[in-house]
Amino acid sequence: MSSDVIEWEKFGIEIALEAGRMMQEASGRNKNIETKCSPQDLVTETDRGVEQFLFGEIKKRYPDHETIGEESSDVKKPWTDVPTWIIDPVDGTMNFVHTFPFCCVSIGVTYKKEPVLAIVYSPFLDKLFTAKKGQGAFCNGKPMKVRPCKGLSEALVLSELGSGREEERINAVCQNVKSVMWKCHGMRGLGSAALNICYVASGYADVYFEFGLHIWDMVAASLILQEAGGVVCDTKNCGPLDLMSRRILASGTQQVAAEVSATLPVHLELERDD
Ligand code: LIP
Repeated sequence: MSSDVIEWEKFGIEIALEAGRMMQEASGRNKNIETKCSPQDLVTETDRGVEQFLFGEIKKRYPDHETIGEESSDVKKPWTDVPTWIIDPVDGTMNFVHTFPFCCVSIGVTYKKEPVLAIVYSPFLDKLFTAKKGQGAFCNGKPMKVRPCKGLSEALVLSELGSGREEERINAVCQNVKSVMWKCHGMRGLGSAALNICYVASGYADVYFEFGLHIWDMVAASLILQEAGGVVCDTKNCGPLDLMSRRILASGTQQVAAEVSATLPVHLELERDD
């Protein structure tokens, strides 16, 4: 398996770089924007075009592999044991629309439902994050390592308002942010789940939590964080991360994860992805 993963990584980086070129090329022109679940949940022709391109290349190279992607998620595909390429063609679409540079293509490959390969590429930040299971995490080829933050009182915390605008979600976001903001050094949100997690993995921030994500937002970056020495878990009691559960707590250290988990007053149960 490991020699296969090395070959998948080489190919995955090639197609991620091409996806980045497509994003850059589209950046200065009309992006043909449509709304999805809310006016804060957008899709552009680049999201669709990049996903189509990636799926096409993967199917050509590995016809027996499966694909799951954000822009084709209306066709529910089962997540199985075969090698599966799980893609968010543009994570941080709202940023992309506004030319705010924090957006990326996220590619995760699972085998037997375990993440084995991760590629997150941000063309505007010029950062290529990669990881293979058990082999460490790298940013532009340099090893990544989390910051050994001792406690929440010293932590820079990342979170998001998210794109859902239902009353229950807004209340949960506000209550959770309010509970954490008094206890930490500061709070930020980059507008891309994958980049939030990769920034924790880089040691620029210490912890990230969000409710309402999907598997394509978190699968690749969660492997990158683990390989950089961090932890990914459920927001509830730091239980094992369930990639279908729509929520994540990603931290540089177990200590900070435990403090955030205990601090959050609301743990939203949203409709699962499976
Ligand atoms: C986005 C996430 C972001 C989250 C949004 C949305 P998209 O992904 O990365 O962190 O707050 O709700 O899911 O839609 O840009 O791929």
